[in-house]
Amino acid sequence: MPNDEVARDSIAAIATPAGRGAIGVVRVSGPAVPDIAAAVLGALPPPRQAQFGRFRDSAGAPIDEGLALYFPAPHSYTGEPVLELQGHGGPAVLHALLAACLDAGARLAEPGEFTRRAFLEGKLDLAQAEAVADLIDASTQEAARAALRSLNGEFSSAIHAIGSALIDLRALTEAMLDFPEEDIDAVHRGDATSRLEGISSALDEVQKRSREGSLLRSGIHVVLAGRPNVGKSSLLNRLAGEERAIVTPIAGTTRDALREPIQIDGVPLTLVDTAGLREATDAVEQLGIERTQRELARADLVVVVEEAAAAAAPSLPRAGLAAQAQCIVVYNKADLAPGFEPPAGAIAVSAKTGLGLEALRKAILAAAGWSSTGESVYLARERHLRALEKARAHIEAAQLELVRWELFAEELRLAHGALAAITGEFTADDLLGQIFSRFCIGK
Ligand SMILES: Nc1nc2c(ncn2[C@@H]2O[C@H](COP(=O)(O)OP(=O)(O)OP(=O)(O)O)[C@@H](O)[C@H]2O)c(=O)[nH]1
Ligand SMILES: [Mg+2]
Repeated sequence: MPNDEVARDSIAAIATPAGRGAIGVVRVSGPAVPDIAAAVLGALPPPRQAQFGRFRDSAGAPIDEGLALYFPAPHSYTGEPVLELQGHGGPAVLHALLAACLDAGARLAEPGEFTRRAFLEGKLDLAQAEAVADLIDASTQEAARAALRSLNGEFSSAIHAIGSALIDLRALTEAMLDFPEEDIDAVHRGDATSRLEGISSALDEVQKRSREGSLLRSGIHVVLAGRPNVGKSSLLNRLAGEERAIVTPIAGTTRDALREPIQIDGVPLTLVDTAGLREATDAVEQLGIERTQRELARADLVVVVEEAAAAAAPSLPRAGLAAQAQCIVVYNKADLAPGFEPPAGAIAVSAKTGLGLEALRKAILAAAGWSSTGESVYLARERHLRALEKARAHIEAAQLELVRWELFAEELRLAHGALAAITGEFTADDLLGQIFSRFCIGK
């Protein structure tokens, strides 16, 4: 989407994190880059070559020395002329360097403005621009890999493939509508049905990978709950691989809910240890149990911990669980009960020996919806998931309109619109181009 706005201003910002570091970078983008380079460096550096130089303020006093990099338009991150100044990474130096760029004609960039310009200049589509932020925010390597796939355009091209299949089918349908006298209705119905099936299953695939990938972003809440002393805190420590929670043989040890970010196979989760559920013996324990109840009410997944040795009926009042919450039942301290067989669906574990922990990890991932077949997932955002849902609804509606072709075509248009919102490009011209390119000249 080339940008035909009037000439933009130039923006500048410190691109490295606040605080002290070996190197700090000030980045400038916009038409004034040559002037700014002349003012701060004395001259514009040669394109794409690191050049050592001295940085000066507007009065000509030296600020720092370091490397300057110049990327002429359009071969830059934003598509505009870009200048990067790498100085020493101290706040005083970088602020002075930024001030020098502002004095020379830039204004302070807004958050995300470089990437926004990259989108407006057509360097990235919307999903790719979002992936830039996701890559930076990724908390696990798996999430980072998924973000990079989106940044490379894998997600966008899956969306585009479905979008162009929709355009093709719509073009065929509209062409048919223009020639009602020709008896092609039946032929078209068969063709449209099978094309739509193909589109629908491609959409299924993208939705599946997106839903799965969205787990890498949201970090679901897994709450450990059960009676006191069954080993909830010990399990948290095991799963976290660290002695985070206090463990004692005294029932009622844990009072506050303790949150611990962990990852299983690269999927980020928040594990919550809670106070054991029973009739409280004092006011502090009572408050702790109330917290447990609150955690249970907002859990995505509850791991109900029982004791293998004292295997009785499940003691946790399930009524307190959020309706949407999934449940896994584990019987801990299996090391104390040799030969113990958990009831169907439950898992025998031992926080002490590590027995059954792998099975528990797998069960947590499976309950969260992670099938981890090794195929690439998309680090989808809520916005993408909603758009995919919307597209699916229109495709299903189209499947019911295989007679009323105007309505059919309209549903396809709406489905395509929903998908186009993901990548942020939508022009009706696309469709016109497709339709006319199928006609012979003179017809
Ligand atoms: N043998 C054995 N002992 C365990 C196991 N897990 C926990 N324990 C012991 O059981 C006792 C209670 O463990 P915790 O982890 O504090 O239990 P909790 O469920 O957090 O207890 P509260 O915080 O009081 O609700 C401690 O003495 C642990 O060492 C296990 O798998 N095997
Ligand atoms: Mg505890």
